[in-house]
Amino acid sequence: MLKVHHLSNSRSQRVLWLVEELGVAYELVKHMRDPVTVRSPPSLFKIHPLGKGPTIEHDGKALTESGAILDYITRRVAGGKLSIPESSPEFADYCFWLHYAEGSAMGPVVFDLLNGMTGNGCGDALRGFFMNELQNSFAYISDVLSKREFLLESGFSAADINMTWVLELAEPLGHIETRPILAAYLKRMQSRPAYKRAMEKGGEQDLQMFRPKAALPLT
Ligand SMILES: N[C@@H](CCC(=O)N[C@@H](CS)C(=O)NCC(=O)O)C(=O)O
Repeated sequence: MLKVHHLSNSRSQRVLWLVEELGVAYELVKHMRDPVTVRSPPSLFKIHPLGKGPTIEHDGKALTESGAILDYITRRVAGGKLSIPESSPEFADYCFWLHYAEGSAMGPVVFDLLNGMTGNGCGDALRGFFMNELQNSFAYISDVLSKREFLLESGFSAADINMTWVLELAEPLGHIETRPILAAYLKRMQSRPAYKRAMEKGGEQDLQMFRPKAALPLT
C-alpha cells in the first residue's frame, strides 16, 4: 500500500491533500520537526537519505520531491486522475504549472522566508533581486487566475495542489494580503473538503512559525 510520510507544518500537506482528493488507499506516517532547529527528525532520514517532507513509499521504493510525487501518484496509483494525459492539448500547460510551482515560483518565497528568519541575512542587494522575481512570478500567476478558477482551463488538477502550498508559505511573509486574486484562489483551495480532511489527518498547519522576526518592506 502507498505510504505517505508527513512532516509537521510542511509541503507534505500537499500529498495528503492529493490522496484525499483521489480517494486512494494509503497509510499515513507522521514525523515531527525538531522543535529547536525546525529541521526533519532522524526518522525521515531512515526512509530516504535526503530526509525531506514529503516522502512516499510505494512498490518497494522511497520517492521524495513534491512534483515527482504528485506526478507519480496521479499516474501510477490513480490511473491519471487529477493529471492531464499526453494526448491532451493542455498537457504542456499541465507540465508547466506542476513544475513551475515548486521550481521558479517557490525559490524567491523560500529565500524571503530564510531572509526573515535570519533578520535580513541575505542583505538588501540580494533581497532586491529575489523580491523582483517574486513580484514578476506572482503577477503572472495572478493574471492567469484573474481569467479562470484554476491554473488549467479544464479545472482542478494536481498542479493547483502544488501551487497552493507556495502561496500558503508566502502568506505569513505578507505576500498574499496585497494580492486579492491570489488570496481568493487560496481561500477556494482551502475550502475544498479534501483539503480540510487532509488538515484534520495531518494535524493543523501553522505556518505562522515562519513569520519574519522583524517586518521588512514587501518590495
Ligand atoms: N523541493 C522539495 C523541497 C523539500 C523540502 O525542503 N521540504 C521541507 C519541508 S517544507 C523539509 O523537509 N524541511 C526539513 C529539512 O530540510 O530538514 C519538495 O518540493 O519536495
